[in-house]
Amino acid sequence: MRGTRKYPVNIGITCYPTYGGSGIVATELGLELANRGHQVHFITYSNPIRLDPGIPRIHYHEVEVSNYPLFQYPPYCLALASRMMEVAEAYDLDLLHVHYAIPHSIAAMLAQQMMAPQRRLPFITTLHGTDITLVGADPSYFPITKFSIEKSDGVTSISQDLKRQTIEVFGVTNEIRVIRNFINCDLYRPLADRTGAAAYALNGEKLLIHVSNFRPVKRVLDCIRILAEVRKHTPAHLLMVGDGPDRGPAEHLARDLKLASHVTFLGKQNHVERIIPLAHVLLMPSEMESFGLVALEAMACGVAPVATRVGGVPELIHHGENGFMEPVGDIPAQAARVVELLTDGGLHQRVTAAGRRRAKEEFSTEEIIPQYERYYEDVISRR
Ligand code: GMT
Repeated sequence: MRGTRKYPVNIGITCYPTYGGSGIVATELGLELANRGHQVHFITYSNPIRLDPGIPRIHYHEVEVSNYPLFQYPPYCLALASRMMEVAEAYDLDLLHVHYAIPHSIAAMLAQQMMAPQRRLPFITTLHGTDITLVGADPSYFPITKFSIEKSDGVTSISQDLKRQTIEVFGVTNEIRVIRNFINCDLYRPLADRTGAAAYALNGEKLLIHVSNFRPVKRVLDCIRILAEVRKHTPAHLLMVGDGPDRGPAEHLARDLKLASHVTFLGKQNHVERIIPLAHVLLMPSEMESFGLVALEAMACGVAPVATRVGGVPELIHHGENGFMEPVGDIPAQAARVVELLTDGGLHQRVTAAGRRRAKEEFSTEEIIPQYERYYEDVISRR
């Protein structure tokens, strides 16, 4: 009966299914929920990456957007809202959980309104970062982002810093629950030995790694410049994982600095948990990170993060203990940390052990997923 508590839940999850932190978090959340007995329905425009077929209790509903010639801009948000409503009706969804406010939150609100004559369909919006810091604060999206946050039945933020920014930028007054990103420490774990690194790093060079969507906010060119500095002191090879607008300029810079043979561009990879543990150090020189999921992935894998002190990163990395943070754009400072880690085995061992410990104690799926489950129960049971 509606209005009474019921578990497990039938949940509809919407996210950007391509490469990007929010899509990864949403997909892994869905997998973890299904593992715990919930029915999870992904409602997205393509099958989320990292989602292998045939997993029990995972369902996929594609959103098809008509390409009618009149539509210069196909109305994806409307197609999504219709699909959400159809799925909610057909599978008796208890809740929609959308990741990234724009436009998912508005689509959920429309689906909710279409369902209203039949029953209540609550929705939760999880804020990830650029939906607030970049896109949402763009004047053309500002009012609708604020509106969608205010209309959500529940709002979560992946860090305290993003919550603070959301309140500051949008002046919203509804509760924002901080539920931090999480990591499956059985999947993301250190390798007993790093011999696989030899496939990339010839002559026993140590590996640095960068993983991102190569957008300007990630400052991928800084990775190449850091490598150039590091190599003045110690041999190292850089693995660049991912793709996006700054890949071409990064390849160009590597050639200009005569580093092309010391950098490998791997492109988009589905199983980063197999690649990250090969490295000694992760570079995350971002201009902004609301959380910095890849730093958590690295910590779980026994790889030391050298990052920038921005956004929610200090909530994850304790400087000098389980990683390092330096100012944005300060190449010498970031490179110096990398050199320390590559040349001082004891320091590397201490930092990576502390990182793995922190990942397990504070950010493991066992720690975080129940927080989502409790929040779902809370939002579903509200009248
Ligand atoms: O910046 C990205 O990698 C993409 C973006 C997204 O929404 O897909 O990432 C944001 O969400 C991630 C998952 O919660 C966070 O780990 C990232 O820090 C955040 N990115 C930024 O704030 C720039």
